[in-house]
Amino acid sequence: MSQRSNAARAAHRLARSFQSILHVGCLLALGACAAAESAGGLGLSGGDGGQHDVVLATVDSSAETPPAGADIGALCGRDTDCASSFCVGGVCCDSACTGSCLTCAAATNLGHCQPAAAGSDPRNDCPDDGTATCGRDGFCDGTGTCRHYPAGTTCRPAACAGSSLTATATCDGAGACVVMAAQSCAPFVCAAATATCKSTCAGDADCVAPSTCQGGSCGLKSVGTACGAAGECASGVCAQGVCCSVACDGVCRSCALSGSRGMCTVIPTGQESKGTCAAPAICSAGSCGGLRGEYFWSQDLTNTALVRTDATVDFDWGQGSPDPSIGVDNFSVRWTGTVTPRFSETYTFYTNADDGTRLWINGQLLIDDWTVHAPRQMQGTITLQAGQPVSLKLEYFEQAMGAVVQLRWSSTSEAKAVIPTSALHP
Ligand SMILES: [Ca+2]
Ligand SMILES: [Ca+2]
Repeated sequence: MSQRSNAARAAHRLARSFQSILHVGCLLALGACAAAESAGGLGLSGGDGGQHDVVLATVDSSAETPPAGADIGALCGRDTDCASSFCVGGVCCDSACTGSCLTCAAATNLGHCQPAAAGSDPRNDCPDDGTATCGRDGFCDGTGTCRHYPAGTTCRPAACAGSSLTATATCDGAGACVVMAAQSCAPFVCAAATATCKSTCAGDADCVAPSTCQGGSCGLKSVGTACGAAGECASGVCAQGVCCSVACDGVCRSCALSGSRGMCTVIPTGQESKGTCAAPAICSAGSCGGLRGEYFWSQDLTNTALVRTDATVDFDWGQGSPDPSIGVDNFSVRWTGTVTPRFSETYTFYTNADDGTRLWINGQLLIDDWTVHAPRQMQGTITLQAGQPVSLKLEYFEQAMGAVVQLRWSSTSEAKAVIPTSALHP
């Protein structure tokens, strides 16, 4: 061994004899030890499993003064280790440092009581209340208080209630869950699976009644579209099964005529009234008209074959039949309704028939020709008042061969003609 190394060992022994060295097991986490080391003035040696021998302080015994407590920021095991008499969290502290979310062990300003860093909770002061509460999130906020869940945290997911959607509720950052008012998805439904309002539709089920799916979008039906109720129509009118531009409830008017669907249109003269007249009728210039015709498959007005409304009585069936349900011979017909003259005059009524007819006007039998014959004209007269409807009954039978029946009228002011639909009413 060299002279030089002997001298070094001797010097070392001498030094040890003059120093009181305090070794303590560093029970703190390695980070704290590192923090303590970085705070300066401390020596850290060795290291295994987080336990280290740390030289906390060296006191020169040559000063011959009793060991003073350690300085603020020094590691400690008990209060008496510290000059301040406050050993807090293993560090000599400048105060008792009680209270939530305070620490003396922060890397910066070690030994000075200060708020624990945001996102830490060195003393387990802060419970986690759960996101649904928007309360404490389990950590300190950096100001000495437990932190709330931050603003924007979802506290209640979006959800459908019928056709309404309640949007996602979020925390306000101050401990409250801010719940939004439910919003209607109408005319679309709320899709529960995704908790969103639908914005397109594949069928009526995707729409809130009375809206329906039209071309991928929910809405009310446009004019001219088939409908079942007024509420389905944007116009608010469903007439004759079609969304109509206006209310269309007068007689002999329809919104469902081909070529003018959706527009209230007068049913052309001669066409059936489509249910707009009180009784089955033929329309004539916007009014209900015609006569009720009851057809029998017998010559004596028995055995009803069919009932229909005829616009006028002006038939020449020849060798044929009024209807496929009736034979070409041996049938009869009774027409009933009213007739309304335009003038206050004596009217002449004419039947031209093959075979027989009987005609009553206002209950008076004007023509009684219930016999078999070739076509022939019969007539009778009655005085009528302008605009005053009177009852009309015409009976007719066909035995065989040709079949003709026509009902005409005339007066001083009314040219002889088949009684028009407009003057008749079933
Ligand atoms: Ca015949
Ligand atoms: Ca005949």
